[in-house]
Amino acid sequence: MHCSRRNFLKAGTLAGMVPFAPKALFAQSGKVSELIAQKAAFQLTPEGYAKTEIWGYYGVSPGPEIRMIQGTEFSTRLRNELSEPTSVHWHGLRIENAMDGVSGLTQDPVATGEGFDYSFTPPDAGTYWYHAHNRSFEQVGRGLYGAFIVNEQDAPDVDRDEVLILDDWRINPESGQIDGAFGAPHDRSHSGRRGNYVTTNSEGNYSLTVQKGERLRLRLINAANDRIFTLTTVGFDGWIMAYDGMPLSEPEKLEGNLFLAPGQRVDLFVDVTTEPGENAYLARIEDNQGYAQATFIVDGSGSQSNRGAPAPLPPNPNMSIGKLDGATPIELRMEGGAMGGLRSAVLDGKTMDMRQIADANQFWAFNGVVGLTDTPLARLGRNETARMKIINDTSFPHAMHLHGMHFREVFGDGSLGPLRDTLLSFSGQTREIAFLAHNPGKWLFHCHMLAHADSGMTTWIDVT
Ligand SMILES: [Cu+2]
Repeated sequence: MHCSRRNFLKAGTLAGMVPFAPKALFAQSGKVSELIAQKAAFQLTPEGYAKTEIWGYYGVSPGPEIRMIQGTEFSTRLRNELSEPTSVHWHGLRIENAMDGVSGLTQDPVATGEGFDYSFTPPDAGTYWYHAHNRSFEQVGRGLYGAFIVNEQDAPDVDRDEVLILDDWRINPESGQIDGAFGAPHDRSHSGRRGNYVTTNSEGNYSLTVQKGERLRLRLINAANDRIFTLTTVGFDGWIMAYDGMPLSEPEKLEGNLFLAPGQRVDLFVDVTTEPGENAYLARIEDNQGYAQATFIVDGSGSQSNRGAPAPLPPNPNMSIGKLDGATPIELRMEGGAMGGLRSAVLDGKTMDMRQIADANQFWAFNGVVGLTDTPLARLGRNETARMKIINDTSFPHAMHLHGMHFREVFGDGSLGPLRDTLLSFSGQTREIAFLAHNPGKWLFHCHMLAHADSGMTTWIDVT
């Protein structure tokens, strides 16, 4: 059969591929001597097609899964073998500011051939991830990320624990290589850089073999630059156990669709209800069509007993956001982008009109200011509670990520949402979040749509 180079872009149409499973090189160990960022030829498209040059930790993407036990120390030395500076951010981990890995705010970028020592003790169990945080829109887009899993000290009652990292890649169908036009103005000013090759753990047709009756823990991580995944499950009874690493006090029955914005994670417990010989799916919904994001081939039966709803995961320490009465108010207005109506904003300390701003390949503003400056969005005292109104005055959704601390949404009736580190905000919405400023330092607050983060949607919060 003649295979055109384009065939692999039709996800789910090729059979007989050899699955690539990312290796958990460091399972259960807190010490990783080195984490090497390097270019490599990698089998991203299916076997039989040419390899793709990616940038990855140890030359693979996702990078090695780091898995450790809550309360143990982690340390590693980043070694930069890329041809440009880099750094590593440990997304969602509430660790000390000096270890947060944000080039230009918490550390200098690490030059080619140089290294940087990271060490910290993650306080929380849950599903986190690590990724490059210098020119993230390109470095993450080329593959520099991996899962960072912190196991509970008492393992929950599941038969399997699987990490599913969702991504999309923009592949040139003729060359099989990553489209190099990172930073394209049209992507930046609209919904970001969308890929044409959607993957789970870097496979276009990811599958696992399971048994009927098994209870799986699925740890979903959205590592895509800009794509919001709309997900559902088929052939499972499921519960949402945790968002962004943090356990829910009561598991939520999984019904309908689930949004997963860039940077967000969700932990599901799912019981396989599909009969042997058939498939269950994690499906993504696009334009009212379902696509297999991961296929679960049901081969035989495991436990037949119906376990019922799972007990909640054990709470993490310090999940309180303090008192809302007297909380420090902060307002963040997101502005700009295509069809946004923004006429002028401050860039590099000067008020400019939108044309001048676009000439600098910038498109977005927070409270009239484009990009990171020396002035934080807010200065907070340690253990002060802040309450932030986030107004989406743009024509696009955004995924606001706070470093170093988790927040809860404050609803209109005063009730609180789950603890999260990334808020998905849709066009026209006004939402409120509140958090306890328990962690001193300079914390980035930015849209995790990486095209937006690099074109204006980045600020920071100073906790002293
Ligand atoms: Cu955005």
